Amino acid sequence: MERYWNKEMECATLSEMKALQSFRLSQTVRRVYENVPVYRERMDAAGVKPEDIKSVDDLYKLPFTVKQDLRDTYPYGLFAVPMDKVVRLHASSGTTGKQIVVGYTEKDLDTWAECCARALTAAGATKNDFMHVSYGYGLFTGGLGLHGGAEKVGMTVIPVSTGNTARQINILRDFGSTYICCTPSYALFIAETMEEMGISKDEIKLKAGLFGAEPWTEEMRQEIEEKLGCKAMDIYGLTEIIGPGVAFECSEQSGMHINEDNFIVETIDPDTGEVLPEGSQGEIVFTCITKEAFPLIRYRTRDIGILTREKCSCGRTLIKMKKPAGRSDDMLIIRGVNVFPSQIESVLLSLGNTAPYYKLIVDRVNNTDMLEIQVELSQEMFSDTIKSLEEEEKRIKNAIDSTLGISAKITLVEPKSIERVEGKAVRVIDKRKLH
Ligand code: DLL
Repeated sequence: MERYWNKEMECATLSEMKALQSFRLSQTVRRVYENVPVYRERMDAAGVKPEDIKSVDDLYKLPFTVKQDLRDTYPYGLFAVPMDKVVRLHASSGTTGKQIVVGYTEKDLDTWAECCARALTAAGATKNDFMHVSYGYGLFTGGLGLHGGAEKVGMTVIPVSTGNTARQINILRDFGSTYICCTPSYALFIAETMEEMGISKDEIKLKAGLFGAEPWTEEMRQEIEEKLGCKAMDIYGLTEIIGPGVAFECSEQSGMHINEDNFIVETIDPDTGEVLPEGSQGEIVFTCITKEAFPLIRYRTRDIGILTREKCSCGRTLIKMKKPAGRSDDMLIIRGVNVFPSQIESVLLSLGNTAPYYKLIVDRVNNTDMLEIQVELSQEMFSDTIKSLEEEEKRIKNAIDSTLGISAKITLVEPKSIERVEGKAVRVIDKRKLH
């Protein structure tokens, strides 16, 4: 039987949700207009007054916010409350550029914990469960975010953070953890280390894991579920909006419900900024309507996704987002063909003979883009003859070519030669940017 943390919000009718969003939006817009000079200037320049924003249908009138705005106002320029109301800061460095800082009031921390509590409850967790938190604690939002949610549910929280994988596994087994959260790549690394330690999945009691903070494929989900013997649930979020818990998966495991009583979502054409109809792939844009300290308005995430209001068997009416394939800035353009690293992952894992570890190396040679896919052999394949390895390379090459329409050089590498990570995996080396 499906359980909810907050049935009233998670199962509200569309008209109830719209009314609530409209009310909260108009209040938030008034508040940022009064308290944040950047928003006031932008709205004045666009000729929009707070009283013009009466409902969600007026959202399009508001200017977008982008990551550069957070950098330009670093550190506290977009905060909408005085600092004595701010009880926590988090930050994200990202891979490029200056770090950004976000703040939370006490109420914001409670909103965040509620969002994560909904995700945990949707994954079946109750106060009788043990939660092993392997996301990093600190300025990264993963650790403390899910920690707060798990405490709200009343779970027994084990705040392990990252590092020392062998010790993590002993804790998992000895403390009887029934839930875990970490990046999907770290989940695989835990599974691999368990194998090396001779600990089988039957010796641990995991029922489910909440994996997110990076894109991952259905094939990766199957690997994790099989190797750790637990359900692998997706959870999405970003520092700028609140952290983990912006969206979460339910038992249907087919897309993530967005906590839209807190975050209004839109998809836009990333080139023109035009709002797209439901069901079209586009850039995901969020507006925070309950946050006090750091309410971003129409924030462009650069994540590419698809929204749907199709009925979900779990009973939740919250809008769903299809698993994001990646960020628009992670998308590779190889000889004019657009590919997300996750599409390559999907092809590699569906073929079977390789381990779920790969690296993509892109370069430009004689003005032509070249893609090399380094992929780890599974232990069994490694002992095979050169001939069968050559055949395997050819098989992968053909599959990538026919599925994605790009020609790539395939390099099979030894088991365990691609670095393992505790946080987000770095899978692409784009040498074109270095020339
Ligand atoms: O990664 C927050 C988080 C922590 C989410 C733990 C889930 C679990 P940032 O470091 O700011 O915050 O990175 C946010 O990561 O814009 C997406 O591109 C990507 N991302 C996060 N979750 C998912 C997911 C955290 N489930 C950026 N699937 C986002 C795909 C994801 N991409």
